[in-house]
Amino acid sequence: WGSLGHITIAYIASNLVQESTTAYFQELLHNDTEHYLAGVATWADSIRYTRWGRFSKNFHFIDAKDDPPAYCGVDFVRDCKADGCVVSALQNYTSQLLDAELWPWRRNQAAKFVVHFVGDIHQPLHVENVAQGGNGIHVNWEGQEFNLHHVWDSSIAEKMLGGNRRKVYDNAFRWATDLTDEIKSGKYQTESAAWLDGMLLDDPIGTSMIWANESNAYICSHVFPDGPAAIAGQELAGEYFERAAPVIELQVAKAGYRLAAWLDLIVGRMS
Ligand code: DCM
Ligand code: DCM
Ligand code: DCM
Ligand code: ZN
Ligand code: ZN
Repeated sequence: WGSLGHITIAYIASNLVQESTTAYFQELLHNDTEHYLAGVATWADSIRYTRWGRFSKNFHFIDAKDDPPAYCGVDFVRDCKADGCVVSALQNYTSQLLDAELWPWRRNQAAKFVVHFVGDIHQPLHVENVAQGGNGIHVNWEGQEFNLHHVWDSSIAEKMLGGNRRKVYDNAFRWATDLTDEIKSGKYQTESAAWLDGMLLDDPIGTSMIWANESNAYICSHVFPDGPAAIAGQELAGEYFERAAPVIELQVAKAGYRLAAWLDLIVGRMS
């Protein structure tokens, strides 16, 4: 996701966590405001192109070697690179958060990575190998050329929300408030409890593979419904946008809800 998606997911999580979780992460992240998660949500993207942060560049995605639209699916052993992927990164940084003996700066960094990667695994194109998660596919968006990955990371959500694109934190806060209401008492109220099915703190790989497979299924149904070749050069801000927008809304809501529950489990274990 772009900044808007990551910050929205963080605000949803901070709306839903238990009080003890707020206190715990406010202390770990040295931020006692309501922005303690939102303020670190894009940190992992800010370091991935730096020399010291390069070790983390593959942690943002897993390249599912499937064959959309005929077959979708992720396989941890087949698809996670030797130097890591979003699934192994979630396991690694969750275990660092659970290790009270680690240096505080390591656990601080682990918190920032977990907040970010729970977001990324819910972006369907972060769970797909074709054209490096769609980065190599040129499409049109309101008449301008973009790559498909960027359209799913940012353009669709920005069009949905409207408003001034420069006010990312304001827009994210507003979107998070709406989605939190939909989760608590609106269109997601009934289904949201099932979003935690299969979630086990002792099996971070199994848990995040459930999230990854769910995300990747949208590659066949909504990202490449007619296959990757058919989408190149198409204008996506019309009917394609109308079909994709509800998927993005749902994936952002789920990511925030699951992040809250995951952080609650971590704090529950530590206390
Ligand atoms: N690490 C870090 N900052 C660095 C280098 C590494 O936070 N500049 C973290 C990432 C891994 C852990 O330390 O979780 C071990 O990394 P490595 O094996 O690459 O040293
Ligand atoms: N920190 C970190 N990685 C960095 C810089 C800082 O993990 N590259 C940690 C150290 C502190 C926390 O973030 O625990 C706050 O750092 P600062 O006081 O620099 O904001
Ligand atoms: N990305 C991805 N899958 C890949 C490669 C990259 O999902 N196989 C993501 C990470 C960034 C974006 O695409 O969000 C751009 O990555 P890069 O700048 O590394 O091309
Ligand atoms: Zn992306
Ligand atoms: Zn990322």
